[in-house]
Amino acid sequence: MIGEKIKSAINEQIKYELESFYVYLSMTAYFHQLNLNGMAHWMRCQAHEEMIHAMKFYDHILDRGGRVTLLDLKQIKTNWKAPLEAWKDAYEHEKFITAKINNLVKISREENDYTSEPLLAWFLNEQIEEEKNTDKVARELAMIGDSQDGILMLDRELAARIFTAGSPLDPAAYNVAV
Ligand code: OFO
Repeated sequence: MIGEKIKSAINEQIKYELESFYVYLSMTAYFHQLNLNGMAHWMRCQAHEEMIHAMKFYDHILDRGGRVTLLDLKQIKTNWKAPLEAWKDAYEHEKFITAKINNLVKISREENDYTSEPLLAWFLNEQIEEEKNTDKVARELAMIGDSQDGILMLDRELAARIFTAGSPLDPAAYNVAV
């Protein structure tokens, strides 16, 4: 049975993961509007991945006999000055999520909740990837500057992201590398 304190912290993390879904979906819409369809594709894959993150936490509470309670999501940003600003925001958002995961690790240790450790270790590793990927694109865009050719080349590169996981509501989807 999951302890009350770690359960409510993980429950809150579900909200952050769903907000991440919402952030990336909002960026998807922004890039579609700019006709940067490779970036839109990348963001849409990322939104899908965030929904899977939310469901991993959801199932963890459920599997340990807890009750999930969904919390309000905040209004997120819907427009950016330029692609670079959106990617910088994505990187900042991932750093925010990393801090939240670190806090979950802290609480689980304080509560001697060793059962959460494998799941939280997975998320710690995942955050290394998430920060690295968003920071890489932000840095590349900063180097490209106002070059339309450079932005289009990067857009084509990002169109190649392959995401094969099934429905985030299907636990079998979690077994696919994302
Ligand atoms: Fe972007 O990793 Fe979950 O939130």
